[in-house]
Amino acid sequence: MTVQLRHTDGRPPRFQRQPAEEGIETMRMGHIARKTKETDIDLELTIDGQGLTALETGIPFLDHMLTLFAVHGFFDLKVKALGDLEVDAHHTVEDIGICLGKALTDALGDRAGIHRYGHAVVPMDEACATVVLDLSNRPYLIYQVPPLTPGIGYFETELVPEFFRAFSQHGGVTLHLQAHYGSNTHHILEALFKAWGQALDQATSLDSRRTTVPSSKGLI
Ligand SMILES: [Mn+2]
Repeated sequence: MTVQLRHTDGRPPRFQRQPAEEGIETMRMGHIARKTKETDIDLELTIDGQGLTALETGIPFLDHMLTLFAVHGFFDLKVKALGDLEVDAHHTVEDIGICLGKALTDALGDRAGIHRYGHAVVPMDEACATVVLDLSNRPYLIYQVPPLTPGIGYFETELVPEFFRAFSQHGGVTLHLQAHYGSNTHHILEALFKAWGQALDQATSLDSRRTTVPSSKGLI
């Protein structure tokens, strides 16, 4: 992709990545290009990132949420999506979830050495959300969120569980999302996406004590 990663305030990255040297582990990264009759998506996820983003999903509110995810999880994320927004945002949002899940799966490889579990509780003014996840290779979604305002920007809030289901399915993630309370839909979703970023950062981070797959079965 030609787009350049930037901090949210437009600053360039703090450091430039060096090309991988022999004997040094490469940055964990997944790149997915997926084209259907409904969407054309190019997505790049770097797990060991700086929270840099280059997002062009065509849905400003989704760009906002993905920025929160990347910044608070220290992921670098590039997304360029051309979707059938003339229909609605459904295909684009769901397919970005698919690509993000696939990119995570790619980036994690055999999942050796990771913490595997992550959780975060994040407040945003009057709202509060918890995300608990397990990089188990067992997709499962629990989504417990109070009723939200149906539309926010050009984004239908009923797409939030669709997005996370697709991510969970293709990322092999047991994903439990809970919004405990909150009156403002924007705040509730901000808390949720930030908590998701933090929990995933924790789960994907490497545990120096662990050299193998984090499972008593020897495989996840
Ligand atoms: Mn906001």
